[in-house]
Amino acid sequence: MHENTPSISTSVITSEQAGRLVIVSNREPYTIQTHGNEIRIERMPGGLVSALDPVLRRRHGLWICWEDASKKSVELEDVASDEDSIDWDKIQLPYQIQPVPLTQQEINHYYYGYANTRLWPLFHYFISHCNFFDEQDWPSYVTANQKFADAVVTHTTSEDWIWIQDYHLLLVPELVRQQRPQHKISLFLHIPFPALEVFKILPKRDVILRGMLGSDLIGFHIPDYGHYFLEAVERLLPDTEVRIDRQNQRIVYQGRVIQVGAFPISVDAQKIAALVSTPRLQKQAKRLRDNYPSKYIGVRVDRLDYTKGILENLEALKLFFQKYPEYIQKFSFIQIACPTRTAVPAYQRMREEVEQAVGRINGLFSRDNWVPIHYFYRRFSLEDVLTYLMIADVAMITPLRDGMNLVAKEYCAAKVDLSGILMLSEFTGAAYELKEAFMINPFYIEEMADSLHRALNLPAEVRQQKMQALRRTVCNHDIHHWVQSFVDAFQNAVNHR
Ligand code: ADQ
Repeated sequence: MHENTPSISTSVITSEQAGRLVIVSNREPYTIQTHGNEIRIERMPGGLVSALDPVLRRRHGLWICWEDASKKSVELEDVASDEDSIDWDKIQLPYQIQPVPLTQQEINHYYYGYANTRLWPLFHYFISHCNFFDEQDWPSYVTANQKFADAVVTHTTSEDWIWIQDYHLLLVPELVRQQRPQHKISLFLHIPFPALEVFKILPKRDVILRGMLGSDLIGFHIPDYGHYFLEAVERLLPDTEVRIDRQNQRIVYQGRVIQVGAFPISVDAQKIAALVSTPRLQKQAKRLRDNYPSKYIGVRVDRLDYTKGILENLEALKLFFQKYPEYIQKFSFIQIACPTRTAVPAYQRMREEVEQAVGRINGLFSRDNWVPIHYFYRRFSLEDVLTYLMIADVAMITPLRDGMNLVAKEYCAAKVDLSGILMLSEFTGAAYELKEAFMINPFYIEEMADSLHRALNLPAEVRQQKMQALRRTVCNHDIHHWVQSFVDAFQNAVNHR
């Protein structure tokens, strides 16, 4: 381990209660790719799968997730194979995965429709991006949630611990509870829960709340989201139905007690620290740094989503070069953007706008062999993402709204040498914990430009102190701590019901 790596939480699940852990999520933990007769199993990237993987292996768990029929047929077509030629029995997964088959129609209306053009924008305060007009979206959301709930009922027993993930499946807790009143059910929301004035815009808001209240435990990233949820339940459901105990963050509903709690998700800090310390990544980072002639490098890594504030950040960079022209040829910014939800028109427009903005800035400020913005629109491996984070003097993580934001934590985890400054939007869940970051209001473009200037001029000693404190937080509260604290709270909630 690198000498600057603070003590890292090595907690394990100690609660050896009976029953399997059952994860229910929209996305699958593994993808099965077929190349001719060869079958390749790949673990999906991201902290959630890598954190839950060992727990599910040990407890012989089960993961219930969607089966995107369209995707499978595309893959099979791509390799000019057909399903009959694959020996599915040969596929060995580390634990049981139960796919829930969804039709293309359901995917269009449940996933791209209700989940991603209604719940996602509204919960991120993007009211103008909400499409409230497609009448098929809501019935498809209910049907898809019912399919997931039926899969839970079919494939689990009342001994099992059901942990439902995210905004795609908000009705599943209640739909399972109706069929299995004694089941142990929890829900974690990965996106913000909005303030009452915004949440109450949602048609069917009461159905969504009752859906969530089917749980024994409801987890959010930060306490604010939990408070907003309690307030929504208190104000939008009849007081004959619910009783709120704010002090203990509990709701009494239909004779059951529902616990609400904050569980800030994190990254596998130990794994990241180990990776960036390998000679291979050190060499790769040095080679990469040599490609950029600038004295300073800035970076950000996002899914290309309108919530992430990429356009506002580009505006701030333009203003930065206008106000501080001495940084022309001295500071380069690397924007890594991952394609996402490309079937949704708002995402297609956003891609065009970002590419035009990058073109405009580069047209204005480029010199000979130097460009201010380096823009990549593709998925990178974790190692490659880390290499970019390693070489960056500053990370600008400035979403307009973000449930948590894992890139901010990945940046701190990767900075084992304590170099680097984190500029962080105050509208991220991460801002709740990463208090030593340079806090940014991403709607205030001029302040962002000035803050970047200040960040680049920060004395090395202050920079290191800040990064040390940030790393301590990320390493002590890593992804394993997140799983452990959620599972412990789940057990407590069930014990007290
Ligand atoms: P996301 O909105 O996807 O997650 P984030 O938390 O930043 O946002 O996670 C993105 C992940 O994808 C990071 O691990 C990042 O490194 C990776 N990534 C981004 N662009 C990439 C690229 N081009 N190539 C490869 N990897 C890339 C949702 C919520 C967040 C919440 C998480 C977890 O919106 O608020 O933090 O879930 O709960």
